[in-house]
Amino acid sequence: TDSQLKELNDIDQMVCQWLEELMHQARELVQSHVDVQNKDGNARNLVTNVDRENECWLDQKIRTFNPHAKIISEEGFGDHLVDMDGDVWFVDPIDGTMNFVHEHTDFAIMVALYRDGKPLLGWIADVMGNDIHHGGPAIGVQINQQKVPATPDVVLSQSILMLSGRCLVAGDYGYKTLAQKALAFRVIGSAGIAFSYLLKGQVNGYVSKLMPWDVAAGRVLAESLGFIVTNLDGQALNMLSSNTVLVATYSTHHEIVTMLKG
Ligand code: 2AM
Ligand code: CA
Ligand code: CA
Ligand code: CA
Repeated sequence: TDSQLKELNDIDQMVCQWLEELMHQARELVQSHVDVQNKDGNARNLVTNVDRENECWLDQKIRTFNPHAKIISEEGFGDHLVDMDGDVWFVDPIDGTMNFVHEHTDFAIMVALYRDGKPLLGWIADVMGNDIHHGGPAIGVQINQQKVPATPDVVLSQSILMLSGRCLVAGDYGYKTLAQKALAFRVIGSAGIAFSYLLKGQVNGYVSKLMPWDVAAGRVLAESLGFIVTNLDGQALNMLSSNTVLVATYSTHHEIVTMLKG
């Protein structure tokens, strides 16, 4: 209905404004001193003060707007959820922290809203690109003010795939074959930026082991454009746990699921 569309458009605009503010701040901070720490004693798993400050700020904004909402966020300011009932927000305050710290580009800030388990709205802010990818199944997908068209269908041999470097190097089942059968593959180091390539039609598939906040926004936006998003078995994602995520055009998705079953 009109009032439901108005609600979604209003929330979309509100979160876009939050992200404009955080993108502006993050662009200043990326060139300054950032406090970097390791997580779980893992030298490759980084967190910074900017991750924590962004998450604290976003979670507070969400709680002020919607006191009954539940929040799933990476750095500990969110809630511990046992189900997807009601309004559930996902926050990844810096996606691609390694890129943020060392490359100073190709990192994102991501937010998503699900209602009773259904994807409603997603936001991926490509900070250095100054682009906000936003929208959902009811209101369509935009990059800033520009409407994004549905994805054309592409077969695996004509697909460029985004792959996870970690999964590829670990030799996880199927990844090497996937890389060989695709037209080409790329590794970018940020789930959010990988999804932004999909939304812009620059790549046709993405396979990676991801946490809920890595995939929540990208899933809303990619599904809205006709991409199929499941785990590698072709089953629905569990948004309360990690998943091995397969995002691809209809034909490429079908080929990959069939190939990995065989
Ligand atoms: P992050 O930067 O928010 O942690 C490449 O590392 C991509 O995978 C990034 O989007 C990163 O998100 C995500 N990722 C998920 N699990 C990870 C892990 N255990 N270590 C590093 N990156 C992880
Ligand atoms: Ca992290
Ligand atoms: Ca992430
Ligand atoms: Ca993160």
